[in-house]
Amino acid sequence: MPAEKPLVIVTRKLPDAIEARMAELFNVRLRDSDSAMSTADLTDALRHAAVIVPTVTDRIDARMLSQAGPDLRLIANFGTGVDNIDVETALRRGITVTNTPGVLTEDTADMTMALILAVPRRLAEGAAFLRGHKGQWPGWAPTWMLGRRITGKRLGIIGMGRIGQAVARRAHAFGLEIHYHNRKPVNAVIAEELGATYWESLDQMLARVDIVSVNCPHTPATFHLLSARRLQLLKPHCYVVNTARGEIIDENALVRMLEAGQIAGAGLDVFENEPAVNPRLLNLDNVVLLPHMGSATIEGRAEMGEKVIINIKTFMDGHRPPDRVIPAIM
Ligand code: 8YV
Repeated sequence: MPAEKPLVIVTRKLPDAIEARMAELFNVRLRDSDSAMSTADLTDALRHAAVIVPTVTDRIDARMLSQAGPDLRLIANFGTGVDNIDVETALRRGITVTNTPGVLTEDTADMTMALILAVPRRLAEGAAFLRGHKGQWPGWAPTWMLGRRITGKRLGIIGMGRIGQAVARRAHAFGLEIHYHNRKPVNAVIAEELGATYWESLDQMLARVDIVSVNCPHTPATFHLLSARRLQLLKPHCYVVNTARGEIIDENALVRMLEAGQIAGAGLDVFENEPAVNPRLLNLDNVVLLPHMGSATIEGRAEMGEKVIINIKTFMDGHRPPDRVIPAIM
């Protein structure tokens, strides 16, 4: 009798083609319902799987990992951000962690650019007005629905990795002046192409820009990077866009400033306590709120799934998977 293949457990419903391919290749347990696993189900999965495929909605912390079974060898995250996983503890326990970088860069940058355009130009407000008034409006007026010009404004990008650079390329084409804060400056040729100014001091950059875009990963070092103190450095006409992780901004402080008109508006695709959305945000006109859709394209999800499959297959064949997460690059 052939030996039983290692068990792969997938925590969420994935695209049909990805699930079908996984079923061909692996001894896989797929998810029937399209909801996040309960803590009890996730604990059970960790206890029995050799490979687990989690997503952003599964918190695999040290306590969960302490209950993992002896077979668990690989956490193949369906997503690039790995802040849902205690990677250091996993590695210490001899469990490899992989993610899906690269394939969602352009989609996430598109959504970021969409918010950079939508908030100052009041796109959601205008659309909501027509829908709310069933298409009836008094007609064009010279001083109605005026937003802010995009061209010529200063964009401050926090985190100039793949996504930050893809945002910068788009924003540069829209005539925005590119400023960025990163652990180190980007390659000189790229900086030259984008006309990008490096700010070693985040505080100094924040005080000078008109739009801030958050594009760094969420790590212990970036939790509340945009703290109440730093948000106070922004100019009152500044907009904040976040397609990275809600935890990077002190959301309560942001809400207070939006309510008080101390900043002009915000475009948020991510929230500090997802899936909860601060109800005070929902009462504001000067925000565009999206339910974590940055990478939500049919093509992107398929490519994320393909990456997960390659990572698992390579690992099972006894090789190093291509997208291993190592602490130095977190
Ligand atoms: C994904 C993301 O949809 O990959 C990421 O880091 O933020 C999202 O775009 C989600 O995380 C999938 O797990």
